[in-house]
Amino acid sequence: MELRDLTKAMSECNQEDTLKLVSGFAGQGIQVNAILDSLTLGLKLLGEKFSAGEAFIPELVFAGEIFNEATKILDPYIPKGQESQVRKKGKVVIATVKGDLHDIGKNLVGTFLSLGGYEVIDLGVDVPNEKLIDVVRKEKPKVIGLSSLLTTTMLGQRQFMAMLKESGLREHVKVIVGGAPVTPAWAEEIGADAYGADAVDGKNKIDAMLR
Ligand code: B1M
Repeated sequence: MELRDLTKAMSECNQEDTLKLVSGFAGQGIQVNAILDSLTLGLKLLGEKFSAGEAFIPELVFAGEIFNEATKILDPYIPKGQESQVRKKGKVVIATVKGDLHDIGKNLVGTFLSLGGYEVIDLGVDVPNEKLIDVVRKEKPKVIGLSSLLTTTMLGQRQFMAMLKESGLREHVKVIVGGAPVTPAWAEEIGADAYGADAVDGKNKIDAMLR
């Protein structure tokens, strides 16, 4: 069995094969990142089928559930820093922006941050910017991470940056943005401090910002 079989099983929403393959590869010592990349590619292919009218919303929902179950299988195999025991690296707030219900990528970012030694406050999906500002004020996180999977909801990230400035909190918190349609150019354009290409990159960028 090869990783491309996993991509195929994921793209076909084949729960049994996907979970069996994930367990098998993890047990064989295949790197967690490689397994996650194959699963993510499977979801991407399913998204393309959806765009072409060959897959439908219930399949996307089911695929999300399969992905989350697969992540649980992988949890014990993700290398953990010693600091993960004490959460000494600081507080990071993560959320998916208002109007956006996609949370698979955000959850993955949260998992890697948690295992990397951060205290993660996950506000969930469809989070209004007013709530984010409120949480920055109350919780004083070192970093806030905003995920956006729709081209329309990306605009919420820009609006958040403006609100952060207006509220006088800009200097108190670093901002990282991510999600499939988000690019480094977009992060720069809206004045965010960093862009996360994937969960590992997101954690590494946060490490670098706080160094
Ligand atoms: Co939606 N959806 N969806 N969907 N969905 C996309 C995003 C889409 C590209 C599919 C397509 O048409 N090809 C398309 C968006 C088009 C666009 O705007 N350009 C789309 C659409 C149109 C929609 C609806 C509008 C469909 C409809 O109702 N007509 C609707 C919108 C609902 C809403 O949000 N208001 C919708 C709904 C859904 C479901 C709910 C059914 C389901 C989500 C389930 C869930 O999340 N629990 C779903 C899914 C599963 C997808 C696809 C197939 C997969 C997304 C995913 O989870 N990818 C997706 C296709 C695609 O992405 N190509 C699609 C895997 C995940 C690991 O990757 O989220 O990119 P990703 O996260 C990565 C990186 O981006 C990065 O790290 C993560 C881990 O590596 N990252 C960060 C993400 N956030 C980060 C934050 C950081 C740092 C890195 O710092 C904070």
